[in-house]
Amino acid sequence: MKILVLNGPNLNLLGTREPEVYGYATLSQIMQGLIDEASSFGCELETYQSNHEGDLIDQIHRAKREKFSGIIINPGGYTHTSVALRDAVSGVDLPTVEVHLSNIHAREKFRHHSYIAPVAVGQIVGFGALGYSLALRALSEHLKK
Ligand code: CA2
Repeated sequence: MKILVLNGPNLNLLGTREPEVYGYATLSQIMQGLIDEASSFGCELETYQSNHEGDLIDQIHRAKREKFSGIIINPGGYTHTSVALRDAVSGVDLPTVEVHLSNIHAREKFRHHSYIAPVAVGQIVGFGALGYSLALRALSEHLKK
């Protein structure tokens, strides 16, 4: 079972600034930990980060074409703006779990709304890097059903 883990804009800056909001781990540390963990779920992970909306959409299309079983996505700021990303997630019809390091519902009002949430299996927020692990577990259980 193959799962695509997508990270959106500015998440490449993790571990370098705003550690009080996003933690001290870098994105590559978080992704490597997740890849290691995935084998215990019988999952193969591919990870991808982009600061460009169209790139993320292309990856979602690729996940469908290459028969991935599901997607874990932290869409970053595109969460709150991108109808196009939502259309891609809903268009490929692959089970998708949305992750946010911070609790977007406890932050500024403009972060409370997610275009992705209504087309995702579920949303995990506020647990920092652990959220990706929780998403992996949730998605693998969902796929077993
Ligand atoms: O909490 C999350 O995971 C977010 O998706 C992070 C996005 C933000 O726009 C969302 O509302 C919530 C921002 C990612 C920016 O990451 C940075 C990391 C270090 C330094 C600066 C930005």
